[in-house]
Amino acid sequence: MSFFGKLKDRLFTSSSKLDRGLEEIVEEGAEATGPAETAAEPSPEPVSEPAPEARPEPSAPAGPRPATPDAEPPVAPPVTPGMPAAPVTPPAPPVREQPAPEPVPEPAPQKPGLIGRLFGRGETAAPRRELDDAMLERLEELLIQSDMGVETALRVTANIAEGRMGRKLSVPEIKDLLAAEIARIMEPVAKPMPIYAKTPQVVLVVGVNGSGKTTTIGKLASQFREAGKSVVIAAGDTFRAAAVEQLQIWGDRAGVPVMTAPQGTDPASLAFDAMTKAQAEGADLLLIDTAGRLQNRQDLMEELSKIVRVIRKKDPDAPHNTLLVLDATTGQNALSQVEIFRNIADVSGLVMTKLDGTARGGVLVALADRFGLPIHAIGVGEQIDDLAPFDPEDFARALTGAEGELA
Ligand SMILES: Nc1nc2c(ncn2[C@@H]2O[C@H](COP(=O)(O)OP(=O)(O)OP(=O)(O)O)[C@@H](O)[C@H]2O)c(=O)[nH]1
Ligand SMILES: [Mg+2]
Repeated sequence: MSFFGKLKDRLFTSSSKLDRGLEEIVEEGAEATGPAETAAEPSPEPVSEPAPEARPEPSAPAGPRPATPDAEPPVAPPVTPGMPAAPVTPPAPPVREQPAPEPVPEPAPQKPGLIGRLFGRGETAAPRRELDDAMLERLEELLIQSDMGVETALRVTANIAEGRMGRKLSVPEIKDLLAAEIARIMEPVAKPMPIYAKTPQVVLVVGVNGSGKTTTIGKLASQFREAGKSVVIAAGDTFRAAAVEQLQIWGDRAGVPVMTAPQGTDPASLAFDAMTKAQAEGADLLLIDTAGRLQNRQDLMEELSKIVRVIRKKDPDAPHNTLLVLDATTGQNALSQVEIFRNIADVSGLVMTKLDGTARGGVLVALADRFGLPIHAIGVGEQIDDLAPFDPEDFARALTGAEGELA
């Protein structure tokens, strides 16, 4: 499978949530077009009721999910993430399930409509909704719920609206527009980690507890190895004994030596030794893991700055990269982690992990929009090859489920 195909699968949770939301939004206000939709007319009314809630405060952030509770009920039954049993027509709501009554083999009067429906549906009569303020508001809400953040969601919808108010849009068209906007925001930050001629290049990896630092180091080490680089890893998280073992396992998988020290050793002295070894061996890269969990921020700051101070004795330009690893499942929290770590360390680039299986993938768009820090790679699984370079178009398509050309 091409990597893009894989990315699409991995980002399924985010894209399917967006997908469902978009379908709802369009259906709510869909125009009656063609014979089939005439029959479905009654349903838009009960469903399109909820809007008033959202109207009074158009620009207010109003929390992540204002109008949805109202919009949800009518659609709730089919939402069942599981699969088979549900469609066995629940009793009351299926006003929309027009196809069901049809099979009754009544011949004459129904026939034209039925045939028109059978042949006309699907290709030609994709529901469309006229782009107006109410629809834009619903789009904003949907994007905010995908963790894109209020500011970014507003910007994206405003750009989509420009020159398109009053136009009738289908779900696939909206996805393409969204993907194009997202790709545009992400383009400037999509930069692989730079590789410098001077060696060893020191890469300090920081991030909160559990964000995926150690795993990312393992994946990076493996990829650099495969690219022909010689790599040394320093197990700078001496806070937890298990952390060293974990890194050793990754080092073995990647075929890369791991410098360790007993639990409780000063990570700075380990970093210094690792730097000495990397220089002596002529290694291309030294990847330094760090602890994410310390008693408090002050401790963390001191520990990181001591590591930096010590390796600078060996090379005044080190570390050449400081990668901040962020966990996508923390959603908006990732934004405050960037703020904090930018104050503690000289963050030069980001890696976003756990984009697989979260519906919060939109946070990466918010990060790009807010900070403009380079995004070097994304983690889409726990295996050694589940670290992908960040490609803005692929990401935008995978996040939105867009399949057409991006404008
Ligand atoms: N699904 C998924 N899981 C990931 C990904 N990256 C890391 N993980 C998992 O997240 C958990 C934490 O990863 P670690 O690499 O140990 O995180 P850490 O930042 O080193 O954590 P501390 O050492 O405790 O600070 C592990 O179970 C990893 O397998 C990813 O991209 N996708
Ligand atoms: Mg770790």
